[in-house]
Amino acid sequence: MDKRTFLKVSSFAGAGIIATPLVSTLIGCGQTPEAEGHTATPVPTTFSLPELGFAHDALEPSIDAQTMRIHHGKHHAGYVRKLNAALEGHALQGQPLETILAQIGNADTGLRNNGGGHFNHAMFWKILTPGGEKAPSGLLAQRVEKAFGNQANMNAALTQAAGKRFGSGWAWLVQDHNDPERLFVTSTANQDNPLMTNITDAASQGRPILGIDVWEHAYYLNYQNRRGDYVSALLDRVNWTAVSGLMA
Ligand code: MN3
Repeated sequence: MDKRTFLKVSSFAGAGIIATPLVSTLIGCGQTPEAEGHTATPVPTTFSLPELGFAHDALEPSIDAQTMRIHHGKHHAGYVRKLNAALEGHALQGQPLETILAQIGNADTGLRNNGGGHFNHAMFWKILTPGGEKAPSGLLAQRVEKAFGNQANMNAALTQAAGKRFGSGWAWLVQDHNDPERLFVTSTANQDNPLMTNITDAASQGRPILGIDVWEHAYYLNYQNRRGDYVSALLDRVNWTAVSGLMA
């Protein structure tokens, strides 16, 4: 982070707004960088679709190529396009995505659905990897053990949260804002996420470090109604190094 960005983020933090710059930095939320010399006023920000980082068929057989193609190229692209449209002339235009998410109100449907949709999917691609990694390591492994006893218990908690989410939504592994040592599992409806402090209940708020998309568009072509099988297959493809990198 350069000095200017740091100062900008610091000022948000000082205003009592939850700023988690590391998240958007790591997942490449696609903000157009500020031009040199334009530091006094926020410049209009346009978000763009991040690269998938691997081929559409790279996650097969866990996730089929057609699902990935539609999910990334149509669904995620649509959230980005509608987010940019919703920000046109909006008071939050030009702000970092974390700030936008933290300030969205319940009735701000365009930003809520599409800001969430953009963030959630940008994270989703980042925490998946074709080979998969067997287990978390280092500090993440320690925190998983402290919170859940072991990885199997954490996976079970994520699977349960994904299964119990009625309709469309996400299951999350979250780091507590106030106690970084504490990880927990929660779920949110639609494209809401734990960064939306005006929308999600207090118990679900925190720093998301792993998200599982349980919208039918994420799995229906291959799994139909078998959401549990999809979640199980997905958990074998997690990039735990990336998850670890998203921790504060
Ligand atoms: Mn999706």
